[in-house]
Amino acid sequence: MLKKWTLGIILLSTSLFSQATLINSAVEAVDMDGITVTAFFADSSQETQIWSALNSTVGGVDNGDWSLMLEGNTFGDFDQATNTLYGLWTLTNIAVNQDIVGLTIDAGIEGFYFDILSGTLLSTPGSEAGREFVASDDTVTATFDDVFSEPDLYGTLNIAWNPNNTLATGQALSFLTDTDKAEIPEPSTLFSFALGLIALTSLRRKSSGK
Ligand SMILES: [Ca+2]
Repeated sequence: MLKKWTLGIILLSTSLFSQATLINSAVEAVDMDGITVTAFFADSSQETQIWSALNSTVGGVDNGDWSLMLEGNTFGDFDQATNTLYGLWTLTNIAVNQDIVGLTIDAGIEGFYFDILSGTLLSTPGSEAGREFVASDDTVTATFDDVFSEPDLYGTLNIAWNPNNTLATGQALSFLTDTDKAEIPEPSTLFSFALGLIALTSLRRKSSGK
């Protein structure tokens, strides 16, 4: 009797835990369809574009005036052996007749979250390593809000330029950051949840039958 209760409770709590923390750390640029990217201009106007896959490996936004692009996995890295930089997010002011003074990426609306913790010790389970924001222009600052899971996962990244330094027409900013995805539970998780319910229900029937 005790064993059945214990089994049911363990299965239930295990599946509930999995549901709350099912984070996929392997996110590709082409996966992030629907996240929004908003550029803020020197005249206080702003413009939002919606992210999509641009080819088989590159995702981003590009309306001919300004673009943000990323190739491959969102977790950028530098391979010293081949001197290659991976996962560089690149914002380009192609032809806006305004300087860009800020950028906001809302990934949380599609269940993607910026993972800002470099280690894994305190990370949300499944998120693996993340990284602190680094940019080619060290006068820009990044802030993260729309917290999803403390202390590492945030839905929104805001980039702001120092007032004396903007992104003029023809200029580009490159940066590294990491996104993970919160996913709906897989069928196996739902299966263990159902098993937990069945175990508890059958126990209840037995108890009430006595
Ligand atoms: Ca991560």
